[in-house]
Parts: sequence; structure tokens; C-alpha cells
Amino acid sequence: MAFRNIPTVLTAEEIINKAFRNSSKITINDREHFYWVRNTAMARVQAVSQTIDAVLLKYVEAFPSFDRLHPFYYELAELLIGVNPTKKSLGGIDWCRKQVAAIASKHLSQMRKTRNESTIEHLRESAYGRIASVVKQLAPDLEFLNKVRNEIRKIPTVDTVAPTIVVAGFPNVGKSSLVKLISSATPEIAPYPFTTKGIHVGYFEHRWVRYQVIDTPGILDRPLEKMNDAERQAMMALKNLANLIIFIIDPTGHCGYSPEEQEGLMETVRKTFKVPVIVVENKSDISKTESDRPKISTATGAGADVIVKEALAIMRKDMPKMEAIRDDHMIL
Ligand SMILES: Nc1nc2c(ncn2[C@@H]2O[C@H](COP(=O)(O)OP(=O)(O)OP(=O)(O)O)[C@@H](O)[C@H]2O)c(=O)[nH]1
Ligand SMILES: [Mg+2]
Repeated sequence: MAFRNIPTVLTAEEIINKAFRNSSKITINDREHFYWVRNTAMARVQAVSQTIDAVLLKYVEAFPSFDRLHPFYYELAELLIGVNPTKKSLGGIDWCRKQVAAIASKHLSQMRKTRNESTIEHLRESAYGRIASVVKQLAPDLEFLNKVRNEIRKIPTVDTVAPTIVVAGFPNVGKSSLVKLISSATPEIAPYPFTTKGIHVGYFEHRWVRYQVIDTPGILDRPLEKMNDAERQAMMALKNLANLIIFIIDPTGHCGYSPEEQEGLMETVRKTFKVPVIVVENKSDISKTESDRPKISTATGAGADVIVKEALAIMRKDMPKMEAIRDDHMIL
């Protein structure tokens, strides 16, 4: 996924200046003064039009084709930037490219027909003026696309085909600590809720298979409409990427949320996502409940290996089914 490779989108003013600057360096020598003037003027108009076209085409090609995106990326793009406004602005670029090409071609054909030097100069100025005015009309779209570019770069690259464990739960329960313990990810860990604000991805290998582990922002037990952007991102990862969910409960209350609230969310997750859910109780170094759920401590590492083993056993059993589901997904 090449979200990170989208170049900075220049402003309309910058594009115009760049094109005019490039073209002003061009001179086509000819022994006959008239041809020298005409060919130079024509080459300059052509260069302005070509420079603008090349810059704009680069943007259109660098942005993803949203309709072909994997659902995870599509939904995240929708949340972060809004897909339709982006498509509209990209459409604006197409419109501008066509206009610029048409203005250039019309003026060039008129320049070809005349033998009058001052008409040539007049036509060149008129082409420049009209092209600049069309590009200026694109200013709001270019500004918006640059904002989109800065947002879209934050979308993490995920492996849409690797078997994937998504770690979820209330804020501050130790999700990032577990992901760090069992995978290559290095998420931030801190003693306050909503430390993790986006999706973080790590991997581990087992018997030559690469497994993906995804750390998610904490979710509160509330309806989707009430959720903030961080919580929504967690829901999107659960919905579109998880082959298995590890749901962490902190029964000690150190996270700042009651076990009852966390149980409520756990039930919602179980009902909403049709993949196996392993429920684990964390922070066993502080205190343990009497429940028969697996207990871990990401602080000491106790119990984490047992959870990974269980997750692997379930996923390896489900592997053929997962492949069938993945085949249904469109992948960029
Ligand atoms: N004593 C103890 N503290 C833990 C354990 N696991 C995590 N913590 C602490 O709990 C706090 C939150 O840990 P994180 O891993 O950041 O929790 P999180 O669920 O990712 O939090 P958010 O990203 O804010 O949702 C940190 O202060 C950790 O040091 C554990 O097993 N035992
Ligand atoms: Mg976290």
C-alpha cells in the first residue's frame, strides 16, 4: 500500500509559477526572425501545458483507486478524509487537465496560421492567461487534496492476507503491552487511557507462517454512533482484518474501568464479529479472579505463551476457511 508515497500537492499558484518558469527558459533559434519568434512562443505554450499536465497527472496516479481498496483501507479512508470529496477533487484535476490541453491546442493552431509577430505574442499571452485562470479554479481542490494526502499518510500498512490476531478491549487494560510482548510491534505504553490512537501492526513467525498482530485503541462499551475516531478505527480492524480476537479484561480495576463494563463490551464484540474470541484476564501479578479464563501478566510475561499457543491452534484449524474469506476480498 503506497499511501506514504503520495507527493506533497502544490498550490495552484506554485504549479503556475513552476510551469511559467520552466517555459521561460526555452528558445528555439532560427535564422529567420519570424520563425524564431513563432517557434519559441509555440514551444513555450506547449511546455506550460505539458508541465501542468505532468504535475497534475502525478497526483491523480499517486492517489489510490478507492473502489479497488481492501475494505479496511476504504473504511479508514472514509473515516479520516471522506472518500467522495476526495474523488470529487480528483475529478476536478481531470477537468483541469482537459481544459489546459484544449486551451493550448486552440492557441497553438492559431499561432501556426499567422505571419504576424505581434499576433503571436498576443496569442501566447492569451494562452498563458487562460491556462493560469483554469488552474486557479482548481485551488480549493488542490488545497483539499494536500490535506487528504497528509491524513492518508497516517494509514498504517497492513498485510491483508496474513492470518491476523486483533487485540481489543477497554482503554488502559494492557493491549499494547501484550502486542509488544508477542510481536515485532513497538506501540507506546502508558498508564492512562487512549494512549493508542490508531492501528499498530506487528508480526511473529511460527512454522514458516507469518502471523500479524494488531494493536487497537481502547473501546468503551457504547453504541457505534457515540464512538470517537480512535474507537471506530478499532472496530474497523476487528471487522475487516481479524481472523481471531484476543479480548483483554483488566479485572483489577487499575485501568480505571469496572469489570462489569468490560464484560459488556466483551459480549458486544462476541456478538458483532463472527470470528473466534479468546478472553484473557491481564495484570495477574496484581490480583487474580476465581474465573476459569486464562490469566496473564504482560508485566512479568506470565501466561502469554499459553495464549499464543491457543490462538495458533484455533487459527491453524481455521486456515482453509480464512483463505476462502480472503479470496473474496479485493486487494490492491
Ligand atoms: N501491573 C501490571 N500493569 C500492567 C500490565 N499490563 C499493562 N500494565 C500497565 O497498564 C498501563 C496500560 O498499558 P497499555 O499496554 O498501554 O494499555 P492499553 O490497553 O494499550 O491502553 P490504551 O492504548 O490507552 O487503550 C501501563 O501503565 C502498563 O504498564 C500487567 O500485566 N501488570
Ligand atoms: Mg494501547
